Amino acid sequence: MPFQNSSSRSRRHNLIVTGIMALLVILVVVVVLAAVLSPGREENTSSDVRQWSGNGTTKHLREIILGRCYNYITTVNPELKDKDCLNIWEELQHAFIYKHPCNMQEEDYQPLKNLASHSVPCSKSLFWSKTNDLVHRYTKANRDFFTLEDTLLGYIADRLTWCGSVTSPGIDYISCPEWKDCDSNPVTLFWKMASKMFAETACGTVQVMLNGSLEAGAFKNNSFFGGIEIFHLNPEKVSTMQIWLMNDVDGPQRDSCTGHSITTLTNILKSRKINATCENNYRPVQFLQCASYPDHSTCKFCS
Ligand code: N1C
Repeated sequence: MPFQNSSSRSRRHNLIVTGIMALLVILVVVVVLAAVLSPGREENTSSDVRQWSGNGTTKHLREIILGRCYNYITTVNPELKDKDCLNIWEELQHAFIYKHPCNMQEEDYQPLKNLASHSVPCSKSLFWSKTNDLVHRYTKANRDFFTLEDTLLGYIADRLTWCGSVTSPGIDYISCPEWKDCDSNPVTLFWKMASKMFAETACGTVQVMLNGSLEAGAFKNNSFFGGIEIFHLNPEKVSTMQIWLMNDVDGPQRDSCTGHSITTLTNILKSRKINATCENNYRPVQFLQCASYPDHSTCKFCS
């Protein structure tokens, strides 16, 4: 019958159309799932690939910074109890998160600097270069002096690494740029900002602990101390720099107060109208070195 024929034809037609639609839906689902789950996709996000030569952002950075900040303002320097640690973390994070780590500006840290900086009492600032371990053993033993790491900004960031990434989660935990990758990296710019701040706020007589056992000389003009700090001391506030030239107890004595590199430093200071004095192996620090080498001939003070 013509009526029956046309109805069964249209049913068959509907069945074919539904089948094709179902196949299309399955195809789309399979393609989407493959794109989401394929391993190749993960490799293409920058935060999963090592892009830079240095270590990635320190794990638990937020918790470490917050813990150090609260420790500093409650037990290390309670005079700063009104500093806002949560805000300090937010401003540090805000400076670098979701930013390309070679494309930061020093000004990005300005809000952090405004929140966290504080002054150091006159004649208590202690600078250093290539004596990181010794100088901090000394300030732990002698609470009279402050290095940058004994101020809030230096304390919260000491030995940590951080950098951003333009893709989610905005922080690169795999690798971060070092100086050789690019000099405008988040950690270098942080120490630049903090070193300037530390030097600008110094007053009275300041000290620097240098390493006289280095082959290249104790004073390096491309170091943070030689390239930034001495040029940001304010001669109207700083009268004298005392240089403590320390040799490793068992190491060679390569440099001296009359050597070429210290002369370069004292000439720069003189040209900036800051007096300089120099002492080889400053006794109070040498006593501390000798605690690790009690039998060494250098340490037999009474012979
Ligand atoms: O380049 P440097 O020494 O001369 O820098 C030391 C100088 C000190 O007086 C500090 O005030 O600059 C300041 N400073 C730090 O406090 C600091 N803490 C950790 C500079 N750098 C600092 N670091 C890291 O050590 C930082 O990553 C940088 O690259 C090194 C510099 O140490 P250095 O060459 O011995």
